Amino acid sequence: MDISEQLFERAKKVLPGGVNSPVRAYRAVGMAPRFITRADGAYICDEDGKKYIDYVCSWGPMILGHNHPVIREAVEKAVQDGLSFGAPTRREVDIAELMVELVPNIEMVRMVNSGTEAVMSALRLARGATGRDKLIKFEGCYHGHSDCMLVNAGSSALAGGHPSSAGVPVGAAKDTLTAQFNDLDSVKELLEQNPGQVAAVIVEPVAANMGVVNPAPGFLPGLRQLCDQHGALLIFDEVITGFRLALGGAQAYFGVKADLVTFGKIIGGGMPVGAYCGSRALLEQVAPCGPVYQAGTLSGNPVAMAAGLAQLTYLKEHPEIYTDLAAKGEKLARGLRAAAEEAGVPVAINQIGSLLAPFFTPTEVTTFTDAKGSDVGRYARYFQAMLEGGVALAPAQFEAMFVSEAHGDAELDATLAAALAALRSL
Ligand code: HOZ
Repeated sequence: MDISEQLFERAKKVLPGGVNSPVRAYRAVGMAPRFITRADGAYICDEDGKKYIDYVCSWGPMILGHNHPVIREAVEKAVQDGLSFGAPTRREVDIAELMVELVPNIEMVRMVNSGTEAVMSALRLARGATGRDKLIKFEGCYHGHSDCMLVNAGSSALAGGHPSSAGVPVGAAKDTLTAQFNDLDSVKELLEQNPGQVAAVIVEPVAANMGVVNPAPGFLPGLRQLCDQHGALLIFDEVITGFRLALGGAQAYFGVKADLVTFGKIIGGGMPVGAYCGSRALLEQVAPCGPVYQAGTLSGNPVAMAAGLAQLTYLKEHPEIYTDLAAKGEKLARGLRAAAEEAGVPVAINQIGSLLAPFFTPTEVTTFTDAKGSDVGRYARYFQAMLEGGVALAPAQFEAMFVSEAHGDAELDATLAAALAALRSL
């Protein structure tokens, strides 16, 4: 047993499944997880002294690469002044002003501690503001683990075979209606069947928890139109796409306005942060201005705010990063398609900007049904071979591959060489 395997044995005795978040247990890829000691730039290192090119990037936020000096220094400086005050600080005003400047259609921000919390709170706000109870989400989209969102969920809920969780009271889930991603008719039907009752339609503008599935042309504008017609709010869950697809996120990338936007770890530079944002009229419904209650001691934590402010400021000052990231994403997608062809393995590669996903299927993947058609056993073998070749991918088919600014040509070329070998070995 190597050191990671030994640690996993110890972990399983004191942590459920040996982990603090299910997908990390590597069950979907049939092996013991790597225990990580440190990460720098495009690389992570494990307890056994092995180094991997990392495409998990802490599930997205390390857009500049791991341990970026600008963020590390901001954190080190902030730590000198104390870890938590449970009180307002200058930094949270600075970062909120910056977000309002960079993200279209938002006038106010409420900081929380995770994407789950951001979504949970945005949904409460949508319900409070509209006086309606029902919500529409999409099958295979993942919005964190709050009760009403654990219905037909993607990501590790799907990989683990529990798209709808035990422990969610019927009452908490009964108002969550499920539509099909990239199928406007399914949304229209639900809105028409529930007139005046739907508070919000929540969507990942790029579905990135069923692998990666791009919105079909017209899908997001169509959602906007349907929401307007039916008086429902449109919520973009930008935990994955925010500050990644573009500085202004998916709203800027696709030119579609959302009423509420949720962000996660990327606005904390990897520290535990989330936020929900929208118009003044909506956000002033939140306590202490309005009747929608939501609170938290660690919300706007000074160290997390320092990290987030440093990351967002850096991104604002280096907007060329986005063109560069997209070029890297395209290079990987092209190279992976060529490798798959050379190896004679049918793979559909979905890519948008710096987000990618390989699906082991001969058909295109444009819907959740297509994504589920991928051969997950083959993905597991591909994952293992890639790890062996020094590349760490997401340990489940229904996740995204994240490219960072620290992934240079050397890393991309090494990844493609490892992919060709891995695909040939399948
Ligand atoms: N479901 C999360 C990714 N989409 C898991 C994150 C984690 O385990 O850190």
